[in-house]
Amino acid sequence: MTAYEFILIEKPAPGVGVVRLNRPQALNALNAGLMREVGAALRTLDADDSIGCMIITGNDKAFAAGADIKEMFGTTYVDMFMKSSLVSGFDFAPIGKPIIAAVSGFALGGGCEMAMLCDMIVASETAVFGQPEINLGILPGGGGTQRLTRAVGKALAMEIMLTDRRLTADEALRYGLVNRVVAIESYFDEAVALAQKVAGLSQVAIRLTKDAINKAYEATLHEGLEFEKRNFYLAFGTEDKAEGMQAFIEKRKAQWKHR
Ligand code: DAK
Repeated sequence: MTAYEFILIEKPAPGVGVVRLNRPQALNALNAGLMREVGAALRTLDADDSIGCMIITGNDKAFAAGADIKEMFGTTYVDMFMKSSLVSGFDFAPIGKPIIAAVSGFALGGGCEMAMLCDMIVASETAVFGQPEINLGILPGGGGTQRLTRAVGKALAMEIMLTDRRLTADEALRYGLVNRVVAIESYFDEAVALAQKVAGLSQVAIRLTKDAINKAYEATLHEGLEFEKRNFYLAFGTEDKAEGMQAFIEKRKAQWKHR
């Protein structure tokens, strides 16, 4: 297995692959090396047929306190524009399998944005979400102005990004940013259980569904409905559709082939 410097790879349950951010001394600040490793690990897990769902997590104190400010301090416009791993690392679009963020402690700046890049978020009761870039004289660059606004609405998004208002885990749940909030002792296990549920289903149906949901962010309602219809028709060409319906009729558990 590839040796990583800033992350750990874990496989805590069948079908589940975990990318654990591992710079605890810097509250998992996202430096270029870490972002390169996250990208490489996600691509490797995505290509691994034994994995059906991935989790990105940190530790109890920090999911990630944002991009590495000490590294960004020496970064110029041209560096950022021409070859930033920060930029390429914040594109999860090529990853087909669902990703769950298991968040405890700080999820700030790029940390909050990385959680929002994931498909679902399980939070511990200690999680804190925020976009404090304004204090550094910059603005969110990893999707915060767009994804957070879509998640919580304009008024609250403005307050969070213009004044560094931070959301507690319960607030994040209330405003629709996260799927659930659980005790700090169980947030990771809860994320693993959720990932196992996803991994135990037809991977081809999961992919078609995830892609259709994501389309809702980019398309008009008409275009989105057309896209959903195409994916629905496509599902009727799969072996898993035949098996899923046959299993229902025969009152037994489906045996997915992921084809
Ligand atoms: N970068 C570098 N080091 C960090 C860090 C960060 N973001 N956050 C914490 N650390 C380091 C601290 O410097 C400290 O290191 P030492 O001094 O011990 O060497 C260590 O982690 C522990 O931090 P503290 O001593 O500060 O711990 P506290 O518990 O007192 O405070 C805190 C925790 C999270 C409130 C505080 O550390 C803090 O405010 N951190 C900075 C949070 C922040 O401003 N985050 C936003 C950064 S800007 C993009 C994609 C993404 C981004 C940009 C572009 N593209 C795709 C283009 C993202 C930008 C950002 O995230």
